[in-house]
Amino acid sequence: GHKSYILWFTGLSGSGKSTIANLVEKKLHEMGISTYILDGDNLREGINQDLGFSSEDRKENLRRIGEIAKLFVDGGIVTLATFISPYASDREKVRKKVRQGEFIEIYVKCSLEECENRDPKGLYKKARQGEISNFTGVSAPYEEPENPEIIIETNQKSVGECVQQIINYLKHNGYL
Ligand code: GGZ
Repeated sequence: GHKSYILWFTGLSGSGKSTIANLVEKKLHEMGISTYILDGDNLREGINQDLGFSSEDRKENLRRIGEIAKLFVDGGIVTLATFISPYASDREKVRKKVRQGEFIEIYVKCSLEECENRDPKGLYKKARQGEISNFTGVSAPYEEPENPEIIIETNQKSVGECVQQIINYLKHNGYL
């Protein structure tokens, strides 16, 4: 099996990346596994506070996150990363940074319509009103993963089912 690896959650704002990642982390903790979650709160607020949401800045955001995730994996920690990561090329660069099998791409799939209905922080509304520019799904692109290891459909399944789907993948593929 693999000692440690990156669970890379990609998807629109409001798709459920953080919610699912936090519950997966809880399950891993119950199994005695050391983890760390990289997200906007601990990255964009800190080391990446100089970056915005242009395609160039997102690329640099994800490059740095990839480097950090690699360090965690080298340290034996299962690393969960929750970023929109809208460009396939940026995600593929992270994949290539680590060893085969150490990058597990999880597409948190949810329709734009549903994300916009949820709009937990009111950001879609602001984006529609032009108060936020380059907003993913509204005024900036999201490139769907073509060949992710896991696709979870948060529109169609309960949170618990989505979490279980990830745990099952890890069990069946020698990660647990
Ligand atoms: C997308 C934005 C934007 C723009 C602010 N576009 O729902 P949230 O609030 O908590 O998650 C979004 C987060 C996206 O940051 P990431 O580092 O994940 O993006 S990327 O991977 O593309 O670099 C959202 C908020 O930041 N946010 N402005 N214009 N999301």
